[in-house]
Amino acid sequence: MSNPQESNEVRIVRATSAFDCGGRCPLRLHVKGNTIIRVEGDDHPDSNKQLRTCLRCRAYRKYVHHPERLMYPQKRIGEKGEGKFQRISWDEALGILAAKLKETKDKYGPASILLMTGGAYLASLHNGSLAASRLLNQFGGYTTHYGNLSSEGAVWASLVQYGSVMVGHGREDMLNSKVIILWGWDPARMISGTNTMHHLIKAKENGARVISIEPRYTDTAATVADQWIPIYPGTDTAMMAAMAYVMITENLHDQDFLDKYTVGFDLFKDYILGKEDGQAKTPEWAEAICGVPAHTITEVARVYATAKPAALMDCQGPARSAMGEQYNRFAATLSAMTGNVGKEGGSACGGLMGIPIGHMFRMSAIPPGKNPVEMTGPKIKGTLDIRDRVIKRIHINKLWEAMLEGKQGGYPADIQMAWSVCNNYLNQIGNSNKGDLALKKLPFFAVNELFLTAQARYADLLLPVTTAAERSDLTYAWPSGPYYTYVNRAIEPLGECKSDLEICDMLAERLDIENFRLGAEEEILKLMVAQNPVTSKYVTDFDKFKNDGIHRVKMDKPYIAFRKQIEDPENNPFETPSGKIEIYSQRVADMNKPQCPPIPKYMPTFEDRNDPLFEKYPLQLLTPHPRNRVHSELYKVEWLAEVEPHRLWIHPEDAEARGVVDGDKIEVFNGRGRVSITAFVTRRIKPGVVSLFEGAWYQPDKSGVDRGACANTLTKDAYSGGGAAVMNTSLVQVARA
Ligand SMILES: Nc1nc2c(c(=O)[nH]1)N[C@H]1C(S)=C(S)[C@@H](COP(=O)(O)OP(=O)(O)OC[C@H]3O[C@@H](n4cnc5c(=O)[nH]c(N)nc54)[C@H](O)[C@@H]3O)O[C@H]1N2
Ligand SMILES: Nc1nc2c(c(=O)[nH]1)N[C@H]1C(S)=C(S)[C@@H](COP(=O)(O)OP(=O)(O)OC[C@H]3O[C@@H](n4cnc5c(=O)[nH]c(N)nc54)[C@H](O)[C@@H]3O)O[C@H]1N2
Ligand SMILES: [Mo]
Repeated sequence: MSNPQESNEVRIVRATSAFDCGGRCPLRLHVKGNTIIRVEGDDHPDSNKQLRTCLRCRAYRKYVHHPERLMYPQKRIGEKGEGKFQRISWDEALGILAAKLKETKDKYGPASILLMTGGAYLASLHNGSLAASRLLNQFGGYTTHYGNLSSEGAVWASLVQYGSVMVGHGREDMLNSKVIILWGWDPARMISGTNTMHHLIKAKENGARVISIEPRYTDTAATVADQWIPIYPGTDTAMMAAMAYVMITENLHDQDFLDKYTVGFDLFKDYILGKEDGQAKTPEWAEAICGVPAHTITEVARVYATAKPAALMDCQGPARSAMGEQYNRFAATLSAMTGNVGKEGGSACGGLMGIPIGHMFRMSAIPPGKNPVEMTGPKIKGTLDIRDRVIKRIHINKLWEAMLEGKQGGYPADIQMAWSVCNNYLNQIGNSNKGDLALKKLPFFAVNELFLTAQARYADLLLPVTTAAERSDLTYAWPSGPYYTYVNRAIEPLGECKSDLEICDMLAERLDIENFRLGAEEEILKLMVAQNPVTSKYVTDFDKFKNDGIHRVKMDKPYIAFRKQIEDPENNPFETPSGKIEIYSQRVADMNKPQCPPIPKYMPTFEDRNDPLFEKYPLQLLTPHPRNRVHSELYKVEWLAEVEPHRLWIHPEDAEARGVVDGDKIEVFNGRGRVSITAFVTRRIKPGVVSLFEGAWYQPDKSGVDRGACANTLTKDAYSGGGAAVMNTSLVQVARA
């Protein structure tokens, strides 16, 4: 048989990308020789069931075959961060990393090795974060980070309120809703499960009233909303409290539902009516905080409480903020007050939107084992109190400070070397300028990467990694589906690239770790499907699954979170200590932490509109996820860069006050940094708020101005009471450049 890589014939390979985005597009990759020449999408004959390909996947071949892909191992020859490297062999590269790992462990102990993992590659077998964790666990341990950048606030809120993170509905269920409130949710851009937008449009055509509550007029709102209610960032809880006030005082709430399924409503009611703190949470009170007219708040409360069923769709963006978890708890409380939990056409809120049937491979990957560093000393408790969790791990948004201050600053270790696999944290966590200092101070830094990213420039050692097109794997659709995807290897690895797993295999030999290497790729994938409790139930024909590249789970009805708990409460308690929805949480009360009240509350925060800093930096900065990238991935793909030039959204009033017109070169700055960018003057944003999509590459010039305009040059490296990174809580000022 001839080698397909040398053939002129075009083969069609069924695969997906494995980006950390909110969808998973089934792709048909047309391959000639070792090149992807064309990308086509799902060919399901029923157009209603076709999983529509996103713009990022349509540009997939431009990413895989990008001329700037790293093709061989390199070591640093210039200053740290300068980006000057020299090509070396794999043998030398692995020798350097193995020697550094051994030397650091022997001299300073395993805790001084930091493993920076990430969600960049959402697949099972070649998931580098898991492979590297498994390797270092067997090597003797390491320090790592704690906290999910995406959704820590939402996770905390869902666990408090429901004792579960599986709070989503199948997206088809939106067709059952009479009212849909998009509360900081923009699925046209961040997908939220492939085809979510398709179902939302269908719901709209079906007569649902759609309301968007957002500082920005989003693409989703522009497509389906009847009403856009602009609100100041971080103040949603004030509006939600006032909606609860309207419902209680007008007797629109569902007292029977509250009596039967919840605990603590009376205490919440006391807070809302002002019996607790002397301040009734009236619409007028809220208007002064959130900038939404009192009559609008009253109207939305009435609409939401009386339309049955209604789906309040809260998400994670507003929760990535200084009091983020309060927003998701409040949303879930409003959902209980209106009796919309566990009902068709309703929504449980909680911000996560995951359904269990769609959500499987993350759990199925080869278990990484236990970390010896975390097995000695005080235990990391599985509690809601994150003070217990940062004893041995570093909060993800504090990595730089931990590198700079070490044990003296109260962090668990003095970091001597770091190994980054599947992330670009210099770009993606708070305060990139502090990251620049930290990475310059770090004695040794190895980075597995596909591109010379903002962070990779600081590496001492660069290891080139394959894309999902160059290996076979199982990917997962987060957070909905339900379907499972099989990635058939489309091309052989380009240049000298290897997967993280192969890199770990080769390192294991040099570190004298035995039995690390797994069997043949396809055999392991087969085992993974068979052993996973979810997939093993549905995927009975592995060969068909592999051939089709997808298995769609047939369901009679869309999945509804907590359906059982509501329909048959006697036999199905919630997983909370009380067995009910906890509007008041004793577990949280016991934490005794002012930032974490036992009932959801509006609370002022740092860098809100009342912070004294507001005088100097009078604009609130939002940093949403970009449509044309997945965070910082795909940044180099020209097609996608053209889709949306990187600009700062600013309202005409704010622009005019600064003498700025559309297209002007401006600078955005605060005490943490300064970025250079072009102004996009638009009425699509609330006055007083500006917006910069995250993920543009950090490129500080000699004077310290970030020419790439990375959002995190301006954000704070802090976290909320529930552990959320605070990417949407920053004050800035804007001036003409
Ligand atoms: N300002 C602001 N910042 C944010 C957010 C925000 O809303 N605002 N959102 C946050 C959220 S939700 C998230 S999830 C994070 C994401 O943070 P990161 O995970 O750091 O973001 P990515 O840009 O996806 O970076 C992934 C990197 O891994 C590389 N990569 C891809 N596949 C592989 C692989 O198989 N192996 C290896 N070794 N590398 C690979 C890519 O080239 C890329 O450079 O960003 C957070 N940062
Ligand atoms: N195209 C694309 N899709 C993605 C990603 C990507 O990088 N690119 N990333 C994926 C990942 S890892 C994640 S975690 C998810 C993230 O998904 P989300 O967290 O939902 O996305 P964001 O863009 O951060 O925020 C959603 C919306 O919230 C609004 N918002 C921000 N702050 C506030 C506030 O205080 N109040 C209100 N009412 N609204 C506010 C923003 O304007 C934005 O439109 O998206 C996933 N999907
Ligand atoms: Mo995320």
